[in-house]
Amino acid sequence: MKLFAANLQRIGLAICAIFFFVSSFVVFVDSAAAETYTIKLGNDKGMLAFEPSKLTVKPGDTIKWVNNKVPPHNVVFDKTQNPAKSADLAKELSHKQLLMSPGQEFETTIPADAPAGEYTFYCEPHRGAGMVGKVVVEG
Ligand SMILES: [Cu+2]
Repeated sequence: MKLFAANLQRIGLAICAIFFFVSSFVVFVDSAAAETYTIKLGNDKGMLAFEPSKLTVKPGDTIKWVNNKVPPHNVVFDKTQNPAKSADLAKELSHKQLLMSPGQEFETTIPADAPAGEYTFYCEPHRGAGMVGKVVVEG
């Protein structure tokens, strides 16, 4: 009987360990499923560029755009340069309103049903100067 109780305790501990292992894994997967990435508008050296200018994300991830040097900037997704060639999707992702002062920010969440592929975006005032970037959505 004593042996039985000891075994039961051991099994109980094992179940607890498995539970903690599995639950920590679930939390990990959950946080990995929705990341937030930051893209600066205007790099730290004062160049007219997005920093980084290329980013790989998954559907459900969020991009936090932070106004940095040499404003004003905005973010416009090219309606012809996304996998679905969708003007609606481009508009949904875009933030046409200009950010005038450093430190202003906004967020864009990649829709869960966004098709995989490359999305090109640019800053309207500085597109001609090469302020263009790319988001790659993984399938
Ligand atoms: Cu700009």
